[in-house]
Amino acid sequence: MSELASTPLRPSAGAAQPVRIASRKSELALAQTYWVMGQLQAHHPGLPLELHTLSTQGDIILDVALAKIGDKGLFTKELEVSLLNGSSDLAVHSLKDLPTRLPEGLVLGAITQREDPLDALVLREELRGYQLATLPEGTVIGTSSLRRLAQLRHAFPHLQFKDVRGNLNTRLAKLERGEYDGLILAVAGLKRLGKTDRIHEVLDPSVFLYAVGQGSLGLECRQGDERILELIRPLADAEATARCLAERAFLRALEGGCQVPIGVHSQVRGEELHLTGMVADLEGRRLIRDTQTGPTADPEAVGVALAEKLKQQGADEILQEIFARARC
Ligand code: DPM
Repeated sequence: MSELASTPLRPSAGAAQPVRIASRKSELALAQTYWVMGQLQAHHPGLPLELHTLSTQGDIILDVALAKIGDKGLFTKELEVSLLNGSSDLAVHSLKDLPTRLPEGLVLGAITQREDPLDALVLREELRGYQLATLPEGTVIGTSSLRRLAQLRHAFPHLQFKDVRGNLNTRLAKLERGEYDGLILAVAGLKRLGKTDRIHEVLDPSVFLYAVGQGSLGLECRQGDERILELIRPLADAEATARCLAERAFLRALEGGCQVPIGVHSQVRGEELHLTGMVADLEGRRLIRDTQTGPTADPEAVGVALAEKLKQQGADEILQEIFARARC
């Protein structure tokens, strides 16, 4: 785990109130939160920090497919409740788990520098040397992401797919036990847990799009809490913020709240922001994808414009079908 974690927190210099930080308890969530705490300590020496770990619905319900539980804050709601009822001041989330509409009274105070946002293929040891395209017919890949599933079905129809739940270590253990031949996991999570040696193939973003916000952390706090907003400001990363705001605006403009197969790929080239997005049906038969370029200074407009473009090409129809089936 992060060496920052073992840094003893310095006692308060004056009468500063501790910043109470809410986090999930998984090894990955804690690695992320310790990183944030280390950054806060580096920017504000002596600032007292208090860690509050909480379980979310997503940590408790482990036997139901993600898409069936719905995604309205599955991994974030309990942390948000603690902000709203005043028992914590700052919540640290994987940005991709944070819904694009926040509860009244809460804001995304900062988006941190982005870890690699791409997805990776992790295989059973015996399959070393294979890639998605060359895996034998019927190889079983575990994922509970509709986005990953639709893109895999579209590009690699020779593979089979099976739902997998649980945190990263649980998933890797299921792979060891032979319940799956392979898994698709975020490079960011594997990096943060020091498991990049498990990666067999990093999926090319020109073919396989990642999730909105993947690899960034979202720091959420109460609206108007100027002290916290000021303290977390140095943790905000300008490029990651522009990219993630564009991606989130794209997703917000497209979806009605359900989990849908939507992916993105973004790049900042100076003053220009390039955003590619895709919407697919669950079977991966129809996959609509396009790119929009616009000013980095107005990232949300780029996201909204791209959503409009995809809607004109039939994305709306696909989403309506998915919403109707999920009844949400
Ligand atoms: C969300 C999805 C998944 C997580 C859906 C998606 C993956 C679920 C699965 C919204 N949250 O990506 O299309 O594959 O069965 C999650 C992970 C991380 C944050 C794990 C992972 C780490 C990466 C990051 C689960 N949330 O995707 O491998 O911090 O961005």
